[in-house]
Amino acid sequence: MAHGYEGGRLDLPFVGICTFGKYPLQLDWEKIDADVAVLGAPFDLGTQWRTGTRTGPRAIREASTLFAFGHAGAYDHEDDVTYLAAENTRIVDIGDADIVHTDTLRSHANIEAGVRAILKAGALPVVLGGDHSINIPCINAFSEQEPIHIVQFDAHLDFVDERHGVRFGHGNPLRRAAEKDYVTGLTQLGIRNVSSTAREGYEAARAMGSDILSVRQIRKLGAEAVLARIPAGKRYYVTIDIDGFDPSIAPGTGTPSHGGFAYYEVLELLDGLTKRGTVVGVDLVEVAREYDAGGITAILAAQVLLNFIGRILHNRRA
Ligand SMILES: [Mn+2]
Repeated sequence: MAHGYEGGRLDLPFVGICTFGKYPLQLDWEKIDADVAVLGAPFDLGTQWRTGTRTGPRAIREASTLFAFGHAGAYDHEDDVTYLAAENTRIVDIGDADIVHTDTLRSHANIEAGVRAILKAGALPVVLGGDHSINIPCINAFSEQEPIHIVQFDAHLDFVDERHGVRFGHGNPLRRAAEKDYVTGLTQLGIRNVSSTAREGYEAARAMGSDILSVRQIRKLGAEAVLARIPAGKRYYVTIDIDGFDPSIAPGTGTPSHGGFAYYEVLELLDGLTKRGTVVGVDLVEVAREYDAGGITAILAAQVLLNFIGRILHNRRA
């Protein structure tokens, strides 16, 4: 996307090595020099049903090349803005955190190291899951930062304290986040249907500072009213579980849940967040290529992330 073609290579989306958005690769984590750094976290040992999200980062990277046509940025005629214009878009792909089979804590530690390296470089971390447990090391990496408010898009509350001693699975991340003294609150959007969390979990979440809204409640309220419930002027960490979207547009995931968001419902909330405060971290999790007929889930993930990143950078400058 950042590559001009005047007199040089055309480099169509299917040509070349596929980094995220075909942005430069920087595998030396001491040398990150960018506004946004994308890290893959292909870990899927935290699932309680279907595995497969270890393929998520590769699937999303490949899908993201669709948006790398070589012209300067992504013009949005509704906003009359060219997002991701080459002259003010500095994005690098820093590859994947190392994953150690059967070892959740070591794999999570490697993910945390990647996010810490990105924060140390002063860049925005954008992490590609992996199952939702990878949010735990991402949030751990913010321990030396100013406080954050977490905004989650998900079908499931992911607020289980522990189950058979397991505290770092994909049903636990928002509970682990709420325990941090630097996490000031949670907004949990899209929660519905067969849940990852029992009634006590919902009560505990609310008691720990969470605002929980289902897709149906959000449709009744509208985007403006939902945004108004999120504390203004804060530093937002946004965690997007692809199963927050409806399975009709996002089938490629381990635990699909019908009755989910449409694309623009989420994009309007993400856009609103970039104007309401500062987005300081992003992860997008639970994309699994095995169940992704036509690759539409990976394309949705890439489209959400590139449009979100474009708006973050644009509204930071505005
Ligand atoms: Mn989740």
